Amino acid sequence: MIRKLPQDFVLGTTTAAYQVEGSTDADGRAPAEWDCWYNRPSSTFDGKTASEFYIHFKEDIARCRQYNIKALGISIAWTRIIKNEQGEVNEAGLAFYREVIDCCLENGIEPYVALYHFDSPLFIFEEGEWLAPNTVEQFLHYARVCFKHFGSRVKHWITMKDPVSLVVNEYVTGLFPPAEHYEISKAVHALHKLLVAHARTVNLYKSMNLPGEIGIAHRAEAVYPLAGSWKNERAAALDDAFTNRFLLDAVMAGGYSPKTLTDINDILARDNDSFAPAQAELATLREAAGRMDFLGINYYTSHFCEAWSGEDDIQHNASGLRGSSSYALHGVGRRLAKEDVPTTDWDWSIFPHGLYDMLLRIHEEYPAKPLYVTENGLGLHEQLPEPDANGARIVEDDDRIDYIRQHLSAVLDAMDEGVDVRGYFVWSMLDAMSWLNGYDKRYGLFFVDYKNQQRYPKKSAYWFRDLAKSRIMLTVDALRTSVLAP
Ligand code: BGP
Repeated sequence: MIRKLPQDFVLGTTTAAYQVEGSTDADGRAPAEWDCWYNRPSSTFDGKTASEFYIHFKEDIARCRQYNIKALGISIAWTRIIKNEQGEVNEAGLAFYREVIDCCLENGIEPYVALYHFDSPLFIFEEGEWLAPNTVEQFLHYARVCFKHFGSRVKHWITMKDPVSLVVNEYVTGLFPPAEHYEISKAVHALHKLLVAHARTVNLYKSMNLPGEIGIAHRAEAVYPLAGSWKNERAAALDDAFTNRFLLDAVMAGGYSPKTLTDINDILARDNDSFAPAQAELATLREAAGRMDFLGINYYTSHFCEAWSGEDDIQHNASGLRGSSSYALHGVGRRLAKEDVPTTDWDWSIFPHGLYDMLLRIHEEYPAKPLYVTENGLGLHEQLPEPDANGARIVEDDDRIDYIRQHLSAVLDAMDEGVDVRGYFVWSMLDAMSWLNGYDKRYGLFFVDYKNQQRYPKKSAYWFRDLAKSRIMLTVDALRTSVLAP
């Protein structure tokens, strides 16, 4: 079916500081935990140069304008703004982001600015990061500096991106520093602190009377039981409690529901631990939930679960070799591939129906708020082709175009059901460093040749440019029924 996107529906692309900037030693930037992590002898890549956005941001932003990209997600690196635990401010870091933000505005591009996208300063990390008593205060200091300097020009703030993924990878999968395995209890406590930091940041922003909006971006992953038994349903409910409900309850409803608390405590029982938030923290969550302006959804994949009483077993597919991953947590559940659902080379299910379900569910279960899809995209192995007859080198990423089309169709379907979705951002504007997979998993609309940092528009960049102009899209009708969840 041919459909028209509303004229005021935001179509943008997005990035994250550590994944694109490089220049990790420039202009007084403080070290990040990731600098050390990627310096390990076993690491095969690092973020020292990344996509050199720090150097090339002016051309990159100008290119966005040429391709009708009117909104750009960026994140500010805490490490460039705050020098040390005393909270000293780095003027050169402020100057850099001032230039980036101004450059967006001069090009008619609305910046959507995240304060935190996984990249803690080393001095924060060494103290225990989100498990340490002072981190929330340190984050607020950093946020206040950003609001003060950029608050009159930035109209869309995101406190943090994907806090659930952060703590899961830090304490459960062991794939992010400090690389701890199966410590679900630490993940829950750290996530709660992140959510308190988010809430206090929202409250701080609102107290400063600035002329913009603020929200958070949650990596939403729909969780379905594999057919068959109430045990599988229970496994999916437990997985979902931590993957989605814990965060959504806190930021949207302003507190954890009794059901979420029961499920989380059932999970923690396996570690002989429990979770009970302090009353003062709940009051903070409540206040912020009422004041938060929008919720961002980062969507890539969904999960199909069965009950699991075997050993914990998580294996990561870092190389893009299909079928090499596993995810099983004793007493919680095991995620399995579902036969009729396609996957990426990195074993992520491609399931636009999950995005539709998440949008509907948030709309139905939580107080009304505008939603944005703040990230969605497809990682692929890609190579720069030889020049064609016209000398152009265009990566033919039809799979990415299909992926975006399918997910945007799901968004439009949700909007038809009354869900208030205001925009959609492709991850990513240009090829970027993938935290776990380095530079071989490409997501960009623009290809980066890492040998010389040249950029080349992919076929998807042209497609997106035309879509942003015409707003007309051939949607995928079979979407909601083709690969139905059980
Ligand atoms: C999101 C992160 C992004 C990005 C994306 C793709 O959750 O916010 O930073 O990396 O996932 O993930 P990956 O690079 O692991 O494929």
